Amino acid sequence: MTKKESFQLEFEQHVEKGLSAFPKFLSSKYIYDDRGDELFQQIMALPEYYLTNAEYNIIHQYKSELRALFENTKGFDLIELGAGDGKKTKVLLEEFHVHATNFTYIPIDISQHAIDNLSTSIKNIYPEMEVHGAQGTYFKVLAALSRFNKRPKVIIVLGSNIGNLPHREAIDFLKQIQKIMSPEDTLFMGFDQKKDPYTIQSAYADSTGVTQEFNRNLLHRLNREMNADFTVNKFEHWEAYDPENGTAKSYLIATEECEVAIKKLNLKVHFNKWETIHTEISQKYDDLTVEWLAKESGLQISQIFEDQEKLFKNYLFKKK
Ligand code: AVI
Repeated sequence: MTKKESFQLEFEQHVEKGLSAFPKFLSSKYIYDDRGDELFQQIMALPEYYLTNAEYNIIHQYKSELRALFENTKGFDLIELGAGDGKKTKVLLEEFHVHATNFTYIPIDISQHAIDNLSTSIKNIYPEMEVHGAQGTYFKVLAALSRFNKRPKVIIVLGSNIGNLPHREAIDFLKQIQKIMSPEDTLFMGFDQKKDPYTIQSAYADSTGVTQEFNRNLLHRLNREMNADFTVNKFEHWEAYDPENGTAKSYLIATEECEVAIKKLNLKVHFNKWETIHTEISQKYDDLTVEWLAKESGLQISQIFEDQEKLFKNYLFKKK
């Protein structure tokens, strides 16, 4: 089975399970086709979506400190999981380029489109830079990464991507990273922080409706790829941030009772009026929670970087 076929099969099984369950669910990882990538780019440019700028500011402010931490006599492999458009990483690449740092950049993303665009844009700016992009889901690609063991690895996961995983899955993910790390390797990861609930709520329920379109792309995708007949604008985006556990949850809510056919799966799905599909979690953290995640995964925090507005943090981890 090709990579594409196995992804498709997994996607179809997920849709069948998620839309037959009560309450219904679909995973946000399926939002990201070409249209989903484009909508996420628009989200990152929204004034309400503070995460991107906050993390950009951290990297910009601490770029020389980070270079000093990553640099060593053997050089290093810079492996980025979920590289996207690489906007923030490019600040580091520029810093490394200016200081003739010895490293290879290995961006990994679920979207081939993102990897192609990123590799081309880096080649245009830095023709000499060694870049080896790879497409795949985190879990599949991580297994392949264990062969990068000739020199120290710096693994970076930006954008609070870990927040899209419930704690148990986040621990599994961290454990898998921990497994392929040797003592001289470093993990540099972004975690969006708990803060004024209004700030978080508006980041995921923006006034222009881009986040609604992003969420609805799941249904458009089912219409396109599985011959479904969702009347997409009958499903409203809803965001609920719970300040007690730091979890922001996204839903699509049926505003009318309806019956949807997903022809490719031979599946009919009934929605009552106001019935929900839970589509995404965006977890918010504090130091204690990140310390707990690290401990459960055999990692330890070695340094913490915070932006000036105290919205976001990047943590450096070592293997325990
Ligand atoms: C990719 N991920 C970290 C984003 C987040 O903040 O959870 C996805 C997103 N969903 C709605 N807006 C942004």
